Amino acid sequence: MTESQAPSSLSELAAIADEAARTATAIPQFTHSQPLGVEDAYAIQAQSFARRMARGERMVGIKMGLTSRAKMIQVGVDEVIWGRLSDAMRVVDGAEVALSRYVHPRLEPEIAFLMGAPLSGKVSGAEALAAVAGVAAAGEIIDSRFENFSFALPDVVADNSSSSGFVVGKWNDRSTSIQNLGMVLEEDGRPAQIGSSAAILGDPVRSLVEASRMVGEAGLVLQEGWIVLAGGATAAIPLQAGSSYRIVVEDLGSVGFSAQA
Ligand code: 0L1
Ligand code: MG
Repeated sequence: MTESQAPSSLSELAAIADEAARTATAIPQFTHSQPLGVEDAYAIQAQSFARRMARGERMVGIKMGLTSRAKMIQVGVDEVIWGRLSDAMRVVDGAEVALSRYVHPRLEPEIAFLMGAPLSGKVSGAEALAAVAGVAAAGEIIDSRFENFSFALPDVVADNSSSSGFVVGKWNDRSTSIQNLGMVLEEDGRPAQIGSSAAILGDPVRSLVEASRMVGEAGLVLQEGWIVLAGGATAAIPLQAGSSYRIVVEDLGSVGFSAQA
């Protein structure tokens, strides 16, 4: 921030983040021009998402982020974060995805929970699982709106934790054990990343416990019918136009899409 520049207000930063996502335009990191705390960053995220809802989008769940060591190392941040999912971000299994919708999209393999009952606040793993209706193989398209995919923790939180798209496979019974399932992210039929669901906080259910705690702190409730993305099990890979992608999860099935320019 230069001496003559006043810091932008949270609502101004929310408008900038929203516009960058809407128009798929890279912007400079907020923290390069002004100090920003994580609490303020979540307020920016909420206000930015409210602008999407004012345009007619509907909140359908949340994503947990940075829930694996691979992800934390990849982006140089070491705290679990969360972001909001809207119906417009959903990609149908087998669809063609236009990369022009994004700045520099990446894909990571995930496990999704379908909520069967409301959940919020501090809960045990058993209480969290009791609120789940189903589990599925999933993929998250992350797309930082910041130049060079480069950010500090408050930047990425303000930018809806890079949330921009998600694809979910068929729902499996909630009793399916998901603690240590093999997960493969395929690009054009070849393995690009291989991991285990255990990479997600040791057990994806722990991510749901964190999700409940974090949304509770924000005064929200995970609603029945919402989707919770537990977080990437491996590092994310860049999407390339003309390639196809599939996430295969042991015992849960597979899901994917192809990428177009
Ligand atoms: O784990 C994630 O979903 C990543 C969220 C933010 C960091 C990134 O954009 O890679
Ligand atoms: Mg993710």
